[in-house]
Amino acid sequence: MLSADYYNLLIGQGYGPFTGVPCALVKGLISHVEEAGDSRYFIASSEGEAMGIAGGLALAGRTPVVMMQNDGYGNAINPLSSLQLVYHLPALLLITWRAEPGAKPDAIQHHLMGETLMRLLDTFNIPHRLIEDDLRISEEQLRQAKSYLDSEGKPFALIVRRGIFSDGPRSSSKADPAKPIRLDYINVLAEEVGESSILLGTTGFTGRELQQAIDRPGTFYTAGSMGCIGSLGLGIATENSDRIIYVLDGDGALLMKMGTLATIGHYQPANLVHILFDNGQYESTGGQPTVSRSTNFTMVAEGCGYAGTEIVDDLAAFRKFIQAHRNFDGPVLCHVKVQPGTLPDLKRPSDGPVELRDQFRNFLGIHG
Ligand SMILES: Cc1ncc(C[n+]2csc(CCOP(=O)(O)OP(=O)(O)O)c2C)c(N)n1
Repeated sequence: MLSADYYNLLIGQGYGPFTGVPCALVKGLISHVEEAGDSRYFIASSEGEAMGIAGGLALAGRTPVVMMQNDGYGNAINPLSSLQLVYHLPALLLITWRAEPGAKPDAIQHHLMGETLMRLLDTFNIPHRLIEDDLRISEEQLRQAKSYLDSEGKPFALIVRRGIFSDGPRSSSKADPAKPIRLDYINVLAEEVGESSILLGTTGFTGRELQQAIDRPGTFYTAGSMGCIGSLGLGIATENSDRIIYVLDGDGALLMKMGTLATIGHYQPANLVHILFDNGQYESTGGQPTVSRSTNFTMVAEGCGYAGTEIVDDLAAFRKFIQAHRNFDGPVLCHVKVQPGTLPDLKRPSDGPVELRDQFRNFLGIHG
């Protein structure tokens, strides 16, 4: 089914505005909503926040649509349980089904949510249907959902399986071959950081690039737990005060849990170097914009107590920053303004999460 046709059905039945956090399975649909260009799509920094926006829209008399990955349903549960379901505020949830049991194998971080999604919805008494690859059925489904939303005033979920929307996203921004991409910066890190240092990569392309490009012990990356790389770094940093911890973050991920800047600033880990790769988008899910262009990250970090910050947009300045902060003078933040782009053959790591954990602990000298 074409996203444009589905979008027209939604609009035709009075749904909207839209909000959410992207998943690659709805990248075409998000593109269509964004391109409608009349502020119908609110870029939320987390799915929980999207539920808040939807709650406000519903209070204001609208029928909001919230798009999210099943991973993000975890973030949505708190406001769902204590906002939408308590105040009876309608919302149509479009939830993508990563790691659907029996379907094509999917990344490990999706397995538990893939297996339990329907049960989680049932536990909350949220009615749910699978979207069918058929416009006529979809039209009827949306009509039934709307009638539930209007009469009950509570959320209704439609589940998006892989391949339901057949079109891709709009063409992503052209990479300028003269300008460095994130991987070029990661390669500088590989040259500059000491052997005892630790490198942590956020979910999505960053962590995968880190695993693929830097063949050294002492690296760890999170698949999933989006936004948690900074707090994970804080936990490691406090237990390893003799090592420098490099936290490789993304703009989407940092925005999702921006409170982490305040927590790090409060605890002042002198050995934490926070590197923010800001490409202005959720590149790993199809290049949808984040709100980073209107956010001054260095100012926020400074306001939260970071000892130093810098904005860089070339490799020489980045190298200088890394060289200048090897002396446990953190926490410091390097805001790297980078253009999108990754390896054409970017792989998912062959090591499983438990192997990765054990290798990392081994590097730290923790055995058994
Ligand atoms: C809670 C949650 N919501 C959504 C996703 C889907 N997701 C995976 S990576 C990613 C984009 C991350 O964006 P950013 O941190 O800016 O890094 P980039 O992809 O641009 O390198 C998203 C939305 C997820 N894994 N978890």
